Amino acid sequence: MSSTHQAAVGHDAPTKNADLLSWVTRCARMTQPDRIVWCDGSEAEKKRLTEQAVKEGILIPLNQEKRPGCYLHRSNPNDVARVEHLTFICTPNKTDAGPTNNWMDPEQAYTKLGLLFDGSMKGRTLYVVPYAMGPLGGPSTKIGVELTDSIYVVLNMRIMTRMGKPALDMLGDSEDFNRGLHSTGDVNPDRRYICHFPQDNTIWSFGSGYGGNVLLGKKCLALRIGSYLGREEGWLAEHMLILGVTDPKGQTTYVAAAFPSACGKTNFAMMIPPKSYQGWKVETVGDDIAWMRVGPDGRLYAINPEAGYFGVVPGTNTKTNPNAMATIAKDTLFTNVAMTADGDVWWEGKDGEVPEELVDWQGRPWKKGCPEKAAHPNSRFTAPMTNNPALSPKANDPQGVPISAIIFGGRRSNTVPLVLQAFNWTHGVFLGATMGSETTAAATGKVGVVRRDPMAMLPFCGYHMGDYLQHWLDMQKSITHLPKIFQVNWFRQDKNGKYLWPGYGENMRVLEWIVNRVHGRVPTQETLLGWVPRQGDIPIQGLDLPPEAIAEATSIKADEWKSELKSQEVFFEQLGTKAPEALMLQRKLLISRLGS
Ligand code: GTP
Ligand code: SPV
Ligand code: MN
Repeated sequence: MSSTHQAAVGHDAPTKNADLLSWVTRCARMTQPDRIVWCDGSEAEKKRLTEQAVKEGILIPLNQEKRPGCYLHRSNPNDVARVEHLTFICTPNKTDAGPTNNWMDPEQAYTKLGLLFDGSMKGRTLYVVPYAMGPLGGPSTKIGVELTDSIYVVLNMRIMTRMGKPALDMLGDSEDFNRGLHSTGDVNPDRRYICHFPQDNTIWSFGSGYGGNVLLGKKCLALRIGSYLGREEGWLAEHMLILGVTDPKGQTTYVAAAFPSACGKTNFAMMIPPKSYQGWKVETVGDDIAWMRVGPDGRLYAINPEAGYFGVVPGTNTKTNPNAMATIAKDTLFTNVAMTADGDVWWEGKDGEVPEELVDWQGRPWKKGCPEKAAHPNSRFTAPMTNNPALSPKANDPQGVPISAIIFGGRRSNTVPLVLQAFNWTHGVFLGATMGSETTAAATGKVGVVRRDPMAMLPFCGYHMGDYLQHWLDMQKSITHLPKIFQVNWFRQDKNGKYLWPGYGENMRVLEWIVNRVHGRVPTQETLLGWVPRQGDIPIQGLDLPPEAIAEATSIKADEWKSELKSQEVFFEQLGTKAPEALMLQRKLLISRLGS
């Protein structure tokens, strides 16, 4: 690195943190940027970077009367989702990453990516982005610093995290921060790597400019590195929404729910109860990630480490998710949606008529009736949580909220019934461990294929999946008031491919049963799979639902469960000797109950 670079790091830096300064210096020496800019998170900085992004064509201003403060970003068409096949856990031992992760030797990974990062920021600016995951000053909060050459990343991190000076102040002189390095590179899918070094609290991401690949606080730190730290430190980092549901008497119950990517977390977390639920209220604590630890009273407390939502756009409308519609009305970055003639945004599943003409997500003219989608199926909004009308007053509470129920839910067109309750914690961990879900557009690859996705963490667990499940089992020793565990499936279909359950706000009907079970207010009915609502306990008045639909949505079919058990067996075999004993026993019990 030239002396000007050194001067830039030392001279402009708003910190005296020696570890941070020397790490930034080393990264700048490798990537050779023209400039180094330390981000402070201020409004002035936002304005300056936004203007520059517009000038460079990275952001397209939207109609500012209709969507004040909103911009559209079009990513490279080869770079529209997480890339699981290019995501690596680089632990010194391959076994520590486990059979469900891609592994690379750390030395080899540093060398390989080092060659890519070598000079990758020439002619560009390196932004230093300090950020906090979790409320500032909180006991669970972690600090990360992301070095990136992408303005888009900076502006997104500004929404998704508590970014800038306050985070740097919280870090002080400590060397305890996550070191994230990102360079957009030439966006060549053959030279794209997302590498995690949990033992070094380090992430290197090269060659992408999209979401979960590059907003390093989110999936990379809060889940992959987070889950690794959680096991070492005795807490849980989970792919879960957190909501508070308040009943007409004013009692609030906090619930965390793990659904795989694009399987309904944001929608459930922002749900508005139907008219028949007057006096009930659902408030959002988080929509994607929960960090949970045992509090002094022995309960499990959850915080949302994020400060914004990176949500799926298609399917969002004033009927499915009115709170999301309000959230994205201003100060929102849209990625890969379509644009209308008057500079507003459009997507499949938006309210109203399909416009005659649009500009599609790739910037091409699009006409009504065109078979191709105008918005990418994984198009996203980035919006501050403070825009959400249903934001929980506890969303900023550093202590988090006490969790009374944990829900696991996959996207299954058959087999899995609408709702059931686990017999106990171990059985609940078994339900989470045996989750399956049909793949979605949130990751590149085939869509609609059932895969095992334990606790919705398959792409996000930073260590051996067997150890992860054992960690869940072990947690029950330190939690004195165990949350009750449930399984749901909003996505069961009839033989014509129509959803049997109306979903969205109507999921309140299932949530009410869950709340009632938590507080011991309703008896239940035992089945082979778990406890289910008795007939009538899930009210269906007011639903436009044929009577056989609810019967079908809640049915348990022996033949479907035979093939389900086989698929679960393949998953457990993959874990080898690390498949937890307690879960193997649960499996045996289920087999004997099913008589197969
Ligand atoms: P990630 O941000 O990828 O983790 O996704 P998510 O789990 O937050 O999923 P999200 O709530 O954004 O929903 C994904 C898709 O599923 C959207 O197109 C929704 O419209 C649809 N969806 C959500 N909830 C329901 C539901 O209850 N029933 C049905 N049929 N579809 C739903
Ligand atoms: C997911 O895929 O689960 C997401 C979107 O929440 S991303 O940030 O791209 O991972
Ligand atoms: Mn997610």
